Amino acid sequence: MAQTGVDGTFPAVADLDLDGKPEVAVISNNGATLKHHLVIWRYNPDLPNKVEIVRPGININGPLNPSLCPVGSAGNTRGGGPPTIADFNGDGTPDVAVAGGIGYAVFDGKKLMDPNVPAAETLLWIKQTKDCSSAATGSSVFDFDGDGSAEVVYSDEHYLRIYKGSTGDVLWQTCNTTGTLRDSRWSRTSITTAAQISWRCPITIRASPVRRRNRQGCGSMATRRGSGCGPGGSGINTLITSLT
Ligand SMILES: [Ca+2]
Ligand SMILES: [Ca+2]
Ligand SMILES: [Ca+2]
Repeated sequence: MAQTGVDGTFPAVADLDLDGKPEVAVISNNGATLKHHLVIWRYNPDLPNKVEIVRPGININGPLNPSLCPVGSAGNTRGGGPPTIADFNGDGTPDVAVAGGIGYAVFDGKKLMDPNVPAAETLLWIKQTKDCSSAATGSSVFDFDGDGSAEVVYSDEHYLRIYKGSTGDVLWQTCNTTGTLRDSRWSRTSITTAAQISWRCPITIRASPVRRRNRQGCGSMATRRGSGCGPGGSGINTLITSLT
């Protein structure tokens, strides 16, 4: 139906400009030319290969330097997991988020679709994270406080964090050592379903007693399942309390 001819690894679909026609946001991780980049394209039957390339490749690391990860590691040489799409800044249009090896980045969907906005200025915010091992993790989103702006739930090698969607401010975090491996992507359903039902313990995340350097990363080793929430626990209940 369409052929982009552009590198790509993980796709997501959304109507970024609200014109009733979908755009495709693609993360290219270790492509032939695009090693850690976001591509936006859409179907256009009037163009060659029926494709309009809206953004041919935006560096998802933004101003962060890949040297934050060791030479030769995944985080140093490539990066980008499955993109997550939600309205992070609450302006009514979808935005695109992605975790790489050295940072978690959110791009403003409205700016992505505006050809007058330079690539580097489409970044809504980016926060330094640590995932040198895989550089290809997913994340989850949910509007925990119901203000129309989605919060981000993301776990790197050291911490499980919740970021404020509009600014990237860390609303809550807990030590959660993992080998990442795209592991937070699977938890999306459990977050939303549980939160809608009870507002209690909506986050389920895997942890693993991995590398020594990870244990040093946040002070203690987590070998549990769960995020410390539930009756009598802290976790997400603390977040909800602080937001309301
Ligand atoms: Ca559209
Ligand atoms: Ca938005
Ligand atoms: Ca919110």
